[in-house]
Amino acid sequence: MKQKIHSAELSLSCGRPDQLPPPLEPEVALVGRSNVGKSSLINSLVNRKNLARKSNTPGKTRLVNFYRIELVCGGARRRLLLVDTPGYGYAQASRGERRRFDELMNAYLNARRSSLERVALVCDLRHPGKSADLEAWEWLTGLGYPLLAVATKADKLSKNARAKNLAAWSRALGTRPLEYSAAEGFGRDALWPLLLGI
Ligand SMILES: Nc1nc2c(ncn2[C@@H]2O[C@H](COP(=O)(O)OP(=O)(O)O)[C@@H](O)[C@H]2O)c(=O)[nH]1
Ligand SMILES: [Mg+2]
Repeated sequence: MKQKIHSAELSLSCGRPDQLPPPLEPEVALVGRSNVGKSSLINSLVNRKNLARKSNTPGKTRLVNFYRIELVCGGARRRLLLVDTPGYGYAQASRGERRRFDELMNAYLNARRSSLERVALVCDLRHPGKSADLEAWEWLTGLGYPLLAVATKADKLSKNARAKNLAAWSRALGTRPLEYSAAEGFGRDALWPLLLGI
């Protein structure tokens, strides 16, 4: 479904649970390993190079970032907070950093947040069934939010490998991830309606 982005801005960055905003506007959260491509996915979705910070250094994003997006999709005007969360599974993180990450993610995701309409697990199409991702999927399933999976970096694989890995991801998760490439914008028109629930 074609979409036209009217505005996209960083609305709020939270480093601590007490900084989280009240649950007043519809939100979709992106969850995934460090460096999997969450920030790039946000930039690609809104067609901007540098809205969300991209990083070649895994684990740099320690904040829950709320991006307010206004767009027209499916013929109607819509608004959404797209929420970039800190990546899990960063081996070099210190124990203190991990505890802070757990506290922040638990405060945000564990509270049956009324404004959180769905959660997207972002995974790497090249690495089907990675255990850290399966653990995250299981955890998210237990939280009760509607879930979807996005398998990104598709451009890094051949056509055959893409199909094979997508099938492997589908088996591992029990649902078919949406194939995406932030580098090419591939998957954008399919993902927007899923994020908006239309
Ligand atoms: N080729 C390619 N590279 C990507 C894609 N998505 C992200 N990357 C690269 O992967 C690295 C990590 O991306 P980033 O968005 O910062 O990951 P995050 O830690 O999950 O936010 C960066 O070097 C990105 O340029 C993609 O779809 N294709
Ligand atoms: Mg990031």
